[in-house]
Parts: sequence; structure tokens; C-alpha cells
Amino acid sequence: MRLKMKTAGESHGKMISTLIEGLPSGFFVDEEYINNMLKKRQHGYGRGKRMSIENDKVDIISGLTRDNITTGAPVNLLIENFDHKNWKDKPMPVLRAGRPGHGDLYGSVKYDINNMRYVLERASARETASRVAAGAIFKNMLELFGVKIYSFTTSIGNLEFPERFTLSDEEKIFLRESDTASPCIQEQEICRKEVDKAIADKDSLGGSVRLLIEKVPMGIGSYSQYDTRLDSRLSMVLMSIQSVKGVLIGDPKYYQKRGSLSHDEIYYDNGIRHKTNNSGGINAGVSTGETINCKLLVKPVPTLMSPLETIDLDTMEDVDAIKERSDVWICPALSVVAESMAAYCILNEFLEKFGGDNISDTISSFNRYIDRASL
Ligand code: EPS
Repeated sequence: MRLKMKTAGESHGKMISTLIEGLPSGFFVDEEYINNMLKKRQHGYGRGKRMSIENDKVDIISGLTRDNITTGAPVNLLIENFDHKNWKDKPMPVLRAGRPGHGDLYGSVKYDINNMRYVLERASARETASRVAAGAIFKNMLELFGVKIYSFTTSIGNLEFPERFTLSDEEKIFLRESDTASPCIQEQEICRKEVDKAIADKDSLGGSVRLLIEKVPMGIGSYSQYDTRLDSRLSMVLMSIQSVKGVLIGDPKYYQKRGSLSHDEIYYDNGIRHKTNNSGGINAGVSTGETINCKLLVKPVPTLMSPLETIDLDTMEDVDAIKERSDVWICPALSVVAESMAAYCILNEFLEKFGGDNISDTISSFNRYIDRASL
């Protein structure tokens, strides 16, 4: 059975929720770990004032024993929107002019929703809290197979940091606490300064983040059909994250080099290895056993304090887009969401390949595969 995750809820509704189907039984769900991931997603540098209102905590209402062990039944996760109480008794403000770069206009035309507020309520990246709550469970489960996932900022605005395709232990430790999702203090300082400048200029920023997925064994995914390729499945879930405009797997210079200088030579040393990893750990839709790495390109936040021009749909006349509370830069939050979505994709592949209704069956099958393939 494939794992399925669906989210529901609006940014200022009572709660947001996640429904997960297909988790094997026998797995301990660590609420503290989920809450830590939720906290990390909330408190990046460049976040707006909304984040001082919220205090995201998960409430798990189904699919677990009293000791927090999965039973194989659907798991339902809830997160309260604290801002709901500030909105619920006021009339819904009316929005008829879509912000350039936002989904307001397009959703309102598509669904014939007169008040664009209802569009942005669901299009909002508030929804990513639901994904992260589930992603924490997926990440934890993958650790049973030795898989670890990291994500960090690789650029802010037009400032690109030197490419890293691995992280040292020291960088991993720094990254854990960094409010800019940076692997070192120098890059963190640069990010903070850029955000401060954007705030002073009443502007917003985009950037990029790199994702590393370590210890996925060779043979995950398949070339046999377009929609079973690991790269197509991974890029689909990563592209689905609000503000992501591109996903690039492997070294961004891979396509510029000649074949003789780009493809990863194969050798044997206590297992099948590659001398380089330019392909980013996936070839022909199948994992190579090297670290999977990809880069996500993130557009600047669309809500601006110095607004761009748009039109009012009632009059079709030019107006300035709305100015309102917003985030200025979201790469640190997005890095947590990217880890969650990557965990969703990779765990799904593991459960499909190794099967099992109980997690110990899945682990036995995984171990048999590793032995059979001499990995
Ligand atoms: C968002 C706008 C801001 C963000 C929000 C996403 O919310 P508000 O309009 O209430 O100030 O803070 O992000 C979250 C609430 C969150 O939890 O990430 C948007 O328009 O996408």
C-alpha cells in the first residue's frame, strides 16, 4: 500500500489538519520531535508577526495506541490556529485585487469566489505546518533504515553561497540551531543582513535551499514507467511547496560539462560506489546509493509593504496591491518543509518496495534486500 497524506484547513480557521493513510503498525510516534520540527518551521529569520501569535503543537487524534504506537489505522493530526480567535468575530475583510505573484486572483477566477480572502486562506503557506507535522513522523521512521535528511540555504536574493554537496558534522550541528538554515556563521550573518536590508527597503526576498538525503540504498524508484521514476516523484512533491519555482537534481553544472567529465565512475570497495556524485544520487529514475541532493529555487514573498500594481476586479481599474503583515523571506521555514516532503516521498518508496503491515516486517524485508544486493 502506498502512503497517502492529505491536508485540510485555512490559515485563520479553527485548525489545520493532516490525514495519513498507510503507515505500518508498531511504530512509536514521538510528539516531542514533531513539536520541535513545528517550532523550527515557525521561527526562521525573516518571518512576520503572525509567528509571534502562533505556537504550533500537534494533537494526534487517531491511529495510535495509548502508548503512541501506530496501529495501521489512519493517523489524523491537528494543529490549532491561535490567530483564529482574533478573526472569528470580525466580518471577513473583502479583497478584490490580487497581489502580483500570489494565488489570490487566479483562485478567485477559477472557483468564482468573489472575496479573494477565501482563496488566500487556503493558498497560504500556513498549510505547510500540516505537512511538517506528518513529515516529522516520516523522517523518524526513515531513521530506522539509516536515512537522514538535511536542508540548508544556498542563496538569498542574488547572493549565492559556494555549492556544498555534503555537510560536515560541525556544519550539521550549526544548521540545527541556525535561524537562517545556514551551515556556518558567515552565511548566517549575510542572510540576516540581507533580510534586514529588505525590511528597511519595504521589500521581500527569494533564494534557494539545498536538500541532502543520505543513505538511500541503490535501487529505490524505477525506470519502468514515467510516474515511478524517483526523480519525477521527488520533484513533484518538492515543486508542490508554496513559492518553489524550480527543482534541480544533482550538480547544477552537470549539464554544462562533457560526458567524460560529468558521469560518475563506478568502483567496488566493500560495496558498489561512485567516484563522484554529479548526478545527485539518481540515475534513470533509480537511486544510485550516493547521497541524493537537489536544489529548490524559491521566489520572493509576494506580499510587499511597497506594493506593486494590480487591478480591482469590480472596476478593472489599476490599484495598488494590499499591504499587510507578511513574511519577508521564507527559506528557513521552507527548508523544514522540504525535508518533510522529501521524507514523504522516500518513505513511500521504501514502503512500496519493502512492504509489510508492521514496521518490523518492513525492516526484515529491507535487510534481506541489502544482503541480496550486497550493498
Ligand atoms: C502567509 C502569510 C502570513 C504568514 C503565513 C503565510 O500569515 P498572515 O497573513 O496571517 O500574517 O505568516 O504563514 C503562516 C501562517 C505559517 O504558519 O507559515 C501567506 O500568505 O502565505
